[in-house]
Amino acid sequence: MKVSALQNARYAYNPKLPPILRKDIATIVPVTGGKTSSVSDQEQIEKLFPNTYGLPQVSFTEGKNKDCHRKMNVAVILSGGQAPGGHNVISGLYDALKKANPESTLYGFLGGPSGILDDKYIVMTDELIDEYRNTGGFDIIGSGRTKLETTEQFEICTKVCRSHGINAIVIIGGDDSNTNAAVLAEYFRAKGENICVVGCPKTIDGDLKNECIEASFGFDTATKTFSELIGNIERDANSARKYWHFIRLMGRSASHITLECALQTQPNVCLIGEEAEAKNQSLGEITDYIASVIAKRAADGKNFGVVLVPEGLIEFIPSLKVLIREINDLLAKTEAQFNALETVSEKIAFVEDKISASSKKVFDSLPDEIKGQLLADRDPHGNVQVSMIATEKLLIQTVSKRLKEMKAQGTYTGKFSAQNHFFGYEGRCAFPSNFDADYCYSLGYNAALLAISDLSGYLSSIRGLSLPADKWQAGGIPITMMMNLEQRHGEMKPVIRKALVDLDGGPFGYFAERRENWAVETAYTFPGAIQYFGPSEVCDQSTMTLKLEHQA
Ligand code: FBP
Repeated sequence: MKVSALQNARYAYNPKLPPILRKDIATIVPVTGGKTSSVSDQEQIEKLFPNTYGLPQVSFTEGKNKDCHRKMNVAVILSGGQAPGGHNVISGLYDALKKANPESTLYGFLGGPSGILDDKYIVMTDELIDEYRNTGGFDIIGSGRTKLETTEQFEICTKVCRSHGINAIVIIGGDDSNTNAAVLAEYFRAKGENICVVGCPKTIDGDLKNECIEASFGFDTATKTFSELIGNIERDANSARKYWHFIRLMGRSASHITLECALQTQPNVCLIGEEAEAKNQSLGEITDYIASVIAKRAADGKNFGVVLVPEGLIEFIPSLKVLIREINDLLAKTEAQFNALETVSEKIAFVEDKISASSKKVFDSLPDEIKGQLLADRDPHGNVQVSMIATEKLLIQTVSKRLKEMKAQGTYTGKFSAQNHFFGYEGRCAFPSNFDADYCYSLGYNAALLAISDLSGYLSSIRGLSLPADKWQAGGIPITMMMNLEQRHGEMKPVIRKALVDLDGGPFGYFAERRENWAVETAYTFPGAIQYFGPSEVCDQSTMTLKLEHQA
């Protein structure tokens, strides 16, 4: 197989581990803290997880580990959207298992969680792992969005695990996949099955984090990749001085990606979904805000700029949120009837007829293209797929209309010409940054130690991430500790609480203090491409989000 020069150079990169994980495995032991409780709804969650609720937090320290050489058969699954560093989680897991006992086997189940249900797998070997070290993507075994959540599925998992003698499953996924990992861990314990389930926090969206899990992997590389592109566009905008660039960025619910990219590139406008919701902003108010910045810059002779839009914005605008919820409910109830309609206009008419009068008004105000996108296929949870809704194009239309009105009133005299962009898939499979390469390898290595120690229902945790790797600590956090009850498909379900942008937190505060200046000044910063080799201050920096959240 032909490989690029960078690929070859990255194969040779030696990821940095936290100091404790650099020691001989026989000298690493778990120490446990006190009993934990869930972030809320404690009584109900304890009832739902009688065998795995209240587990202590675990950290690894030096000691004599007599279990460490036991032979393990471990399954690994990649679940959900790709995130840079997934291959390093698997290589860290593989290396630790083989170091502990060369007879141990790592099974990679193919195509996501469905791989275990279909018993489709490969056995990991040195040759295979070496081809994927420090590379982006999930292509070593593929990923998928099947949910492991029903008793029937758990029974199949049990059978498949028994047939291979598997004694641990490592699930690499986001909040939903790790919620399901906790339910599976509980199921195995309740049934007396000796199978340990360990999770690893993955998602470029950055919304699987809390006081114990400082970051999900992939966020670092994805935001650096997008920031490089945004910086390039800013330079283009400042060179040609004729376009407003509207850039939508991935991040299904939370706006962490957009906020981090704004911190890296200092654009003229950056919208944060959580703020729009907190201020109960309408689409009209958001449009007015963008138009006012455009008018201010035009008055200064600057008919160009950059606007960042989080893809989840549409679901944070209260009136649109209600509309989307009504459409989700309607489509869930009338699936067959709706799917039998052939044209988009028939579908639009069908929906218009059945939603509330206030939502119909909002729906009618949207361009047909957006209406059609709002009716596109739902995800496995029945939610709209925000990555398919061109919010940046919607904003270009509403802003353009507003500017025409302002021109007629004499409050705007500039020229408005816009370009639209969507950055998402471009960042999900990039070569992991040194940070993600190190973090992911550590998460996988650490997951092996949790599995060897039979610590089921835990998420692999590496802490101290805003500091250099030689200050990192390793351990495990009980997944039930991160849970609360939320409404899903009309029922209250235990789920890991999603981390939204904290409007009182360091990253948002830093941005809010400076955004007025960034709006009128041209204060762009150009992070450039991710550097893998060179001075540490260029190559080994974590995100600004991590620094502002963890360094006072
Ligand atoms: P995960 O939550 O599974 O990590 O995926 C996140 C994400 O990248 C979102 O940012 C985006 O909206 C979505 O996946 C796109 O999904 P798909 O890959 O199915 O198009």
